[in-house]
Amino acid sequence: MTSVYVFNGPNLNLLGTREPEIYGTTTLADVETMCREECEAAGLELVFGQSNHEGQLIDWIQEAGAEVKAGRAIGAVFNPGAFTHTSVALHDAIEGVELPVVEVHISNVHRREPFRHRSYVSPVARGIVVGFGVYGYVMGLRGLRHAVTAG
Ligand code: CA2
Repeated sequence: MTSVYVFNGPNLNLLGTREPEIYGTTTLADVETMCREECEAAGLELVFGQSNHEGQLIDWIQEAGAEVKAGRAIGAVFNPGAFTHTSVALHDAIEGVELPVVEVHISNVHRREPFRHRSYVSPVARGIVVGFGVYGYVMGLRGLRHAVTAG
């Protein structure tokens, strides 16, 4: 079965436990369930992960890139958390392995502090979903499928 990845960056393990006015009350486990249902309906195998460590996220991106190259996966939905705004290394990893990525942010980062307006990931993303809450993950999965199948 073809795989699809959903990767989450730092502090997203806290989703649903704090700052509900910004991030809502849904937990990351709930997000995984939503993504799993979406993937089951689409006939895709979901690989879901969260890490607080930049190097771990880079390793996962490289592994995902290799799986896409081998024809065993379609790409990744990626919420890089605060690394979005700091990480040249994530930018280089995505570009380096040509991984099709849909960048997802739960909040509308452009309505927030200026330091959240810059993304190092967006220039190497296939598409971006911002500000639709956790539903953005489902949108990201649908967008990724559409982008890789329709070109
Ligand atoms: O809106 C998003 O999805 C973000 O990627 C979330 C990051 C933030 O640094 C980005 O600017 C936008 C923060 C993730 C931390 O999530 C928490 C959730 C609940 C409580 C505390 C942190």
